[in-house]
Amino acid sequence: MEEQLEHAARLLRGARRVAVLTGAGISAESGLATFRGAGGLWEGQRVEDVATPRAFERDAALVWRFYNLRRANLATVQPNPGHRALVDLENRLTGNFTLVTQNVDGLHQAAGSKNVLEIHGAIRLVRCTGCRLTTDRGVEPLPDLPKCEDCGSLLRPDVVWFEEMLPHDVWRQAEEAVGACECFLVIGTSAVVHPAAGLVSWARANHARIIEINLTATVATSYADTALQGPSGVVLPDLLKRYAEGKTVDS
Ligand code: BV8
Ligand code: ZN
Repeated sequence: MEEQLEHAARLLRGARRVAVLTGAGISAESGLATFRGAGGLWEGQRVEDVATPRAFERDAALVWRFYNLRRANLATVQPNPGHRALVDLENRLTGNFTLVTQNVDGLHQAAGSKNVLEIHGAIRLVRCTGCRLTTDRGVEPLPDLPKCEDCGSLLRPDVVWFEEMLPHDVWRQAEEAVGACECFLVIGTSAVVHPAAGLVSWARANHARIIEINLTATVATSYADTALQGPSGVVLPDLLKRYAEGKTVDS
């Protein structure tokens, strides 16, 4: 692992522009469940079956129970050293750092990350199914069927469900940043959900050097110049330390 960490630190130091893709794994050490870990089931349902427009039409109260449970969990968790290491990296790369996240938990911003692209939306935001008014409700508990104060229609979580399009502008910015970077970090994602997972091959096609941080090998591993196997809350701070030490030597 020592050699891979040094290799990764060198790749990172060699980059002027850095982009990052994170998934549920970076929040695991904050205590939030991942989607496909431990069977990835919720009340015996697959997230792909609950996080869809059809599920919401079929049983909005069940979908809201799923999201209210996750909102309640969020109220009790903090960012972990992995989130904080990415804040440190962003501060060292003023202006040349983009963090693309599939997570809807807001923990990157809570840690202090600035340039965050939430390509799957955010669980703290709710959107009216009638007038589309979008409000930030934090993690306060909401009723099983919350209604819009303006028009009385049913509210929904402002997240991207399966079979829904990603927010166009945010996705375009993500593609641009990943296509322009010299080093791309892929952290805590199984890289099975598209189009997010497609950012890995897109980075490769644009000759970025790729560093993966994960507990296990994933679909992304074959694209990586180096894969650091371990918990991101431990590996990222270690990588940042080596990056910073080398920076003084190299520069
Ligand atoms: C789209 C928001 C165009 C909600 C999420 C058939 C019909 C229609 C579409 C499809 C289809 N077949 C495929 C598709 C495309 C589909 C898709 O990719 N499906 C997958 C399941 C195959 N994608 C879509 O539908 C997307 N839209 O394609 O629109 C379109 C339109 C109409 C018709 C066709 C196409 C929308 C995708 C967005 C879905 N919304 N989230 C919510 O969060 O509630 S996705 C959800 O999965 C989360 O965002 C999550 O982040 C994301 C990916 O999961 P991961 O983050 O990777 O988490 P996972 O648990 O999988 O992995 C965790 C990893 O961390 C593991 O590798 C583990 O080893 C590692 N780990 C664990 N602990 C640690 C760690 N690593 C480091 N340290 C640790 N401590
Ligand atoms: Zn409304």
